[in-house]
Amino acid sequence: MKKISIFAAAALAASFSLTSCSNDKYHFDPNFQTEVVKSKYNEAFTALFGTPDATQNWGFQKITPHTIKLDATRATNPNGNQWADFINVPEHVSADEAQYVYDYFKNLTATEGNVTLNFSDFFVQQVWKGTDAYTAGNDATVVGGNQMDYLFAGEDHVYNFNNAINNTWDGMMLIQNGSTDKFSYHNSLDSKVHDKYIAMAIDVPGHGVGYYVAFDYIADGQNPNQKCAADGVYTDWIVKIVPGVYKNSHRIMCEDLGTTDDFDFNDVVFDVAYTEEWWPEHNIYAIITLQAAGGTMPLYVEGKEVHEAMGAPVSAMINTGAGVTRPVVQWKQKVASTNPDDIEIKVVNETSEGAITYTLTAETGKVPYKICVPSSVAWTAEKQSIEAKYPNFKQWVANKSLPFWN
Ligand SMILES: [Ca+2]
Ligand SMILES: [Ca+2]
Ligand SMILES: [Ca+2]
Repeated sequence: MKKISIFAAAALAASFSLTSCSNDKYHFDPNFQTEVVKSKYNEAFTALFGTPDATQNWGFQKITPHTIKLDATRATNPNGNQWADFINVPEHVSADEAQYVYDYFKNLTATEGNVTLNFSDFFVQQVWKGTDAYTAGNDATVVGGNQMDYLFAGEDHVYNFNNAINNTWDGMMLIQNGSTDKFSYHNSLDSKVHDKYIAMAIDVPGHGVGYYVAFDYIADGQNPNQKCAADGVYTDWIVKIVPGVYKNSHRIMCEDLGTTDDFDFNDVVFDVAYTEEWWPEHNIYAIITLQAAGGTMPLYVEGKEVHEAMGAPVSAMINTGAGVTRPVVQWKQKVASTNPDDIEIKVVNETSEGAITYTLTAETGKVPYKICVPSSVAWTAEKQSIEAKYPNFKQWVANKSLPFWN
């Protein structure tokens, strides 16, 4: 406390001398300004929640990675009987969800709201096999869905999806080390691969927001019987894409120190899981999933500006109820440690004295700028104090063996 007061006094003295000096005499010291910002925050935090337990490590610790022994040439993991050992297996797509999503795409104006999906590890689930008929160049009737024989996510063949359907493992497949930057299908009529699809985030009543990829059928082979014009209706095949949540996932919730009036701990929220892979070489990976960005300062997780990564301007709050809504963004990277504390988080803060950059830390026994919780713990709404959502937060600050989320 004494140290904090000294910093606060120094901050006052600095701003006083600034007003009485000409600018050319004033030397902007980013390190000093960083201490000013942190000390103001520390003081406000301690005033609200008390002095932290000296052994409080804010939930950060080493996480045991999940071992993956996959063939390097494929991303599909067809061992459905093992998925539940390491990853949350999504619920089956129910008939009412499938019908709602079908109706949604059926009535869609094709130019509306395409979303970009950025997932590395995800499930693909069957939603709808279309029965729409097309007339080929030789006047034959072709049912598009019957000709759509393979599904691709990025460059990877998603096994067991044929004839616009999947009947194995509850109609789903797991992709690890994959990509969602493009989806396509192979058409057995013209023997070509087509990527005529639209991806949408749809809020399905009773099920919440899901990500769906819908295809329009097209055939453009050489012969008349291999030609069908697309009709612009994306109902010939629909699948659902569910980002993978590993069982060792933890959630990191952060304060950017921009203001000290809310302590909503949602200025960035991301999940981290770890895998240990042995093929083609031994590496440890972090799978990072950006969930929300409830701050308006440039904020970098492992060098990626989070607003930009989620497809919004820095001025926009994302997925905290106050600004815009975006799909989660997931990537995988090599790491040396499996403690989420080592995932680097940097903030650029434009103070009235000038821009400063600092790292968000959570030192044991000190006021935290980030906390680590189970990935099932929901983040706050914008400007909602973490104590308003979790009344036991203060109790956890004083005693790490009393988690606020229980
Ligand atoms: Ca169609
Ligand atoms: Ca905040
Ligand atoms: Ca916030």
